[in-house]
Parts: sequence; C-alpha cells; structure tokens
Amino acid sequence: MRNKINTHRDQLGDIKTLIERRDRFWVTTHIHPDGDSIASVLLFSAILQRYGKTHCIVIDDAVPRKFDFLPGIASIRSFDGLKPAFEPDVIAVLDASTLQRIGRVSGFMRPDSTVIHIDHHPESECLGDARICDAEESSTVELVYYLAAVCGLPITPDIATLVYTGIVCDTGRFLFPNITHRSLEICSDMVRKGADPGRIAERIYFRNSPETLKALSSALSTLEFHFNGAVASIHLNHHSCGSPERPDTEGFIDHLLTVEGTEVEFFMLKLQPGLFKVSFRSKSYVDVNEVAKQFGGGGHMRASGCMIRGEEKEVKNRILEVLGAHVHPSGAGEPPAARPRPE
Ligand SMILES: [Mn+2]
Repeated sequence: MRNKINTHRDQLGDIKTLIERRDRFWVTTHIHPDGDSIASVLLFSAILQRYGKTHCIVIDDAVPRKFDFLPGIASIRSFDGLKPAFEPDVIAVLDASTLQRIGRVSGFMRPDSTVIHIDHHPESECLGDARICDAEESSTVELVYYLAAVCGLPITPDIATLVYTGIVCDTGRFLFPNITHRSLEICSDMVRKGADPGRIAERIYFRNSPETLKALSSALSTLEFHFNGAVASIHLNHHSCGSPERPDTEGFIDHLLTVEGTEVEFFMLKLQPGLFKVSFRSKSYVDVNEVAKQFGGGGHMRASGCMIRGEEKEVKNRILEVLGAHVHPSGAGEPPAARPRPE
C-alpha cells in the first residue's frame, strides 16, 4: 500500500493542495451508483469535512436502499434538476470515466470549472486539474483511501466501514479477478479498525425484497445459450415484476458466471419500451469494455454496461452480432492469459 502512495505521491499531493486552497466543493459520481461510487463520495466528503470545507454530494440518481446503513448516507442529495445551494470552486468527479457518466450534474460545469478526478476505469478520460486514474486498483475507494491517508484522516470505524464496503462491492465480494493483495490488506486493516464484515454483508446482500427474488427467478427463466455455450444471456422487463418500484437487479448477471464453460454473459433489462440497460461480464479472454463501447457504453475488461434502444429481439441480435466477433464460435474457451502481477 505504501508503494502505491509513493507511485501517486505527486498526484495525491496536487489533490491535497487543491483541497486546502479552495473552499466550496461539489462531490459527484456516476448514474446508477454502486457500492464503490457511494463509498468513494462519502469518504471524499469526510476528507473535506476534516478541512472544514463547504461541500455537498450530488448524484443524478437515487441511492439504492441497501446502502442506507453507510455513515453519512443522509447527506447525499439526489439531483432534482436544480442547482445545489452554492456555486462550487471545485467539482470532484469520482468513479466515473467520462463526464457523460455523471448525468445532468455535468450540465452545471463551466468550461473553467476546476475538477478533481479520481477513477479506476481503463480508458478513463482523466480530465481533472488534479487527478488520479489507475486501472490497477480494484476500486475507486482505494484511491480515495490513499488520499485520506495523505490528508491524515483518522480511520474511525465509520471510515473503515466505507472503505471496506466499496472494496467488497467492486470485487464481487472478493471473487473477481480485479482483487489485489493490496485490496485484501486494506480490508484486513479496515476490519482491525472497526469495519464489521458480517454486518456489512447482511446489510448489502441479505435484505432483498420478495419482489427482487421473484424478479431474479423471472429473469433466470429466460436463460439462453449462444455460440455453443460460449455466451449466456437473460432478460427482464422490470414492469412485469408486479412491483411499482424498480427491483434491485444489480448482481443478477453474476448468477450466469456460475455456469461452466461460458465466456461472456449479458443481461438485458428493459427500462421502458424500446430502451434496454445491458450489462456484460466475461471470464477470461473477451474484453467486454470493447463490446460495450460499440454501443456507446463502457466499463472494465471483465464487467461493463451500456444502454441500447430498439425492440428486444433486434437489440439481442445486435449484441450477438458484436459478440460473434469476440468469442470462439465453437464454444471452446482459451486458457486465461497469465495476469500481470500488479505492484
Ligand atoms: Mn468502481
């Protein structure tokens, strides 16, 4: 961990200086916020608080209910199209690879706005006046944690809970290949400093509504395989779930990863007639960031997403056409390439 702080010493120093010199901050992250993005904005906000800075967290989306236990969560303001009460000197953009990803909040940025950008997506625009973009990190919250260390933020049980939660969520509960020895070391340290893994798991993963489980069952009943089993897909129309609320479908796609022999998984969630939110996962050789990019989306090599307009059949066919160029049509997988060992 020390090594990483050394690697980013200059950038961390630039961000710290900017925080010390300016007074009013907006802190934001991507739409459809997840555990990492929410933990990151809350941790950044704790750093600002330590310096006594005026700030607000503004996200162009609702915060999923499962994160309601996170310390400071009530301070997050869901963007309602109106400008927050004060003009910022600085906007901190966390865990979003492009400004498009922060939704309508970007509409309030001026060309001369000062931006801090902290992110771990590959091909991040890396757009800030002060920035750290490091795709070797499992999560953005790890990078914000380094900043917290450089700024001397004491690691209280609340802070430890934020960091641990962000890492757990972005590593698929320590199962995805993006996990590094650093992430595990940091988590171990966070547990020592008061994060409670059992309670955090219970809050995030074991409080599904019956509607969510029914929605999962209905999605899994649409399971299909393509290209001799190399690709698995499911779809769901969230209006058909019998609940007026959008069910929490995050994690549905991960069930497809459990099937032996598949390389790519995708999940089409119909948000409204003619509009699908599509998530992709891959296991060893297909770069699904490239796949999602073809539809105007993006993400990581092993997990990505995009929005696609069209009718269900047409959307699925377009996805399969793109995937056809990436998977072995015989269904035979390639051995995973040896992963470079990150520092
Ligand atoms: Mn992330």
